[in-house]
Amino acid sequence: MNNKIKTIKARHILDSRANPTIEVEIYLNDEIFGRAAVPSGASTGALEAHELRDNDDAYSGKGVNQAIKNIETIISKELIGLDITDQEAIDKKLIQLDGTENKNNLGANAILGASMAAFKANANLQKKQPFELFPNIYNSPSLPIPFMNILNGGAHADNSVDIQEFMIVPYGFDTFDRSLRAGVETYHVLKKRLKEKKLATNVGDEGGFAPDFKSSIEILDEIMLSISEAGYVPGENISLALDVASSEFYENNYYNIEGEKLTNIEMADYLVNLTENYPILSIEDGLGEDDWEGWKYLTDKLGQNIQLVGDDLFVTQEKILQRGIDDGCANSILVKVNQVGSVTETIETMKLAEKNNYNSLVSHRSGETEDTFISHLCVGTSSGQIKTGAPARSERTSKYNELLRIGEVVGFDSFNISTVSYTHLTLPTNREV
Ligand code: 2PG
Ligand code: MG
Repeated sequence: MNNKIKTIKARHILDSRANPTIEVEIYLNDEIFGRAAVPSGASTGALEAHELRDNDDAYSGKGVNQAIKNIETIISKELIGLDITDQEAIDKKLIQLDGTENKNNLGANAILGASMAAFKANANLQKKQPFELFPNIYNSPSLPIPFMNILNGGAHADNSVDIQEFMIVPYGFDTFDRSLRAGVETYHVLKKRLKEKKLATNVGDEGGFAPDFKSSIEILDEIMLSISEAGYVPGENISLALDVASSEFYENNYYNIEGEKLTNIEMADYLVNLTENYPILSIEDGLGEDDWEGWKYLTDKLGQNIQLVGDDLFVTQEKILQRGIDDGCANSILVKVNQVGSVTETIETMKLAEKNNYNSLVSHRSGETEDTFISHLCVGTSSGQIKTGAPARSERTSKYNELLRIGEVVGFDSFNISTVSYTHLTLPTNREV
């Protein structure tokens, strides 16, 4: 069996927002190869690994020709001949070749594309599915609970809604398939209800509806009623989660939300109040990415009962996560492969999270492709949770559909979501609406 990388090919393809992104193929011979495409964010954290764009006349500056050139010249030259079964050595070489803290030279998009393509080529060589090659970090093999973003706001939609993501979390079911169905049925009821109210049913970047609403309370009420009308019980088998993405409206130490200017303490109390009134089990980026004081306050208040997820706060980077652990900020991390820029570093960050009793929520980006790497990542590492948008638009459903296929291979029963243990998910009592 020949384990050595023979050729590497890179091209640009389009992502779900009509922007170019990189697709990489790594070949071991004419038949065995791995192909991977790189996602891209809109509400990005300031400390994310560098996404290299051409900044010239083409594609409004968003071209990736330089990153492609980096793959086909610098990266190819050094990777060809390396042993595909040693992912750590491949990633180490990529990081060394770049030589900067944040992958500024070659671009995190170039490096990640090569890293994921290598991972998949190895899986193909081993005649395995990619999920089989990850270390089982959370030790409770499972298909994930889907966090489905059914109402989009913030940077992902041109509406009046400040909070970026209103998610439903169908967690009270025995299998992933059943969980997915509950989410889909609620999504359809929400659409019908919006239509009846003459509200827009066009969708945002992640496939959730994007009507104008005056307040988060109105939206949460609407979602609660949709869950009930779909035949489920809010707080009992479907709960709610938010990605506040508050860095987007944090300016000069104030949070500009729903026409108000809130201090960090007021912003945290606003969120505490929401959790007292709705069955919200997880809040992501409730405070801004550099508001560590606010994070600490919120974690002290809610951290025992609610999953508090650092996305822009941690940007999937070990060092920054370590600061959160040391300072007692958040109790969970959002995992986005392109925030850190290689498979090995992603795994290292998740290991650090697990060791410190932080949950890992594996996530897509708002700009996505049909690549399903994250479905394999969450099953393989048994993170138990995935956030990959609404159950609509192919770049979102491709992830859910891949999980259905994986479920067929591993058996829904043996990878039962009810086996996942959640340390931080004690639910508040349900509110009547
Ligand atoms: C987020 C993500 C994905 P973006 O903030 O969590 O939902 O959005 O990819 O735009 O950063
Ligand atoms: Mg986020």
